[in-house]
Amino acid sequence: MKIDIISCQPGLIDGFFSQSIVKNAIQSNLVEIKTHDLRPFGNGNYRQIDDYQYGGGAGMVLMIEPLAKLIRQLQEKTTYDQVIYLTPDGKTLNQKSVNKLSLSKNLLMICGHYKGIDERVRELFVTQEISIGDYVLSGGEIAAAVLTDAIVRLIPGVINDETSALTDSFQDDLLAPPVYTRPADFEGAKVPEILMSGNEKLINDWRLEKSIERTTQRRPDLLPK
Ligand code: 6GU
Repeated sequence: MKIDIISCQPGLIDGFFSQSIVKNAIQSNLVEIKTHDLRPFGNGNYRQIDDYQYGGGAGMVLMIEPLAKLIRQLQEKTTYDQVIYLTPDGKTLNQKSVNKLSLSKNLLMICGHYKGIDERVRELFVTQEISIGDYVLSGGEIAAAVLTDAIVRLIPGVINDETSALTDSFQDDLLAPPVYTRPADFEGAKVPEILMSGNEKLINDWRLEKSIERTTQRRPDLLPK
């Protein structure tokens, strides 16, 4: 998979991907992630990439020309499954949409800034608009990093234990059950006996029961109607 990310602060994203599971995936050639600085595509000697909005109002807007120039240059080399704009007014991200995106070959992500980007960029180039939750971040970079992390960890081979991603919270519309490791007794706080029974059937039943219990208590909205 290849992920190209357009940003006016590419350092933010590069820093994130120089650590973590994503870094291992890049080093194993399971994913190629390239950030593209918008600034060199700006207008004039000052490489202007943002301007005041028509109609007045506070906040700068990313201009269409630099974005169009960079997007078109990238599209000459690569056919993208989706051109994603990270924006708080996009569709809220969930595991289902992450699963779907993880099957893509090439993705282009656009990080906005300030008041956002010229609406015509969305009309002309963007195929999907994604928000990572109902709160406002100062830029799309952290959202792009969140989205990329969620996608990359689903690529086969990225997580060592192949079944691990499948048992995540949300993967079957249930929260994950509690997990324990040694010691079996910490100052009187004990690990449930059943987990040490060696009986796989009983353990799986217990985990499912706990998953349902936890989902019912914390996220009843996830349960099937
Ligand atoms: Cl994708 N961008 C920004 N700027 N803020 C957000 C967001 C995205 N998702 C939630 N808040």
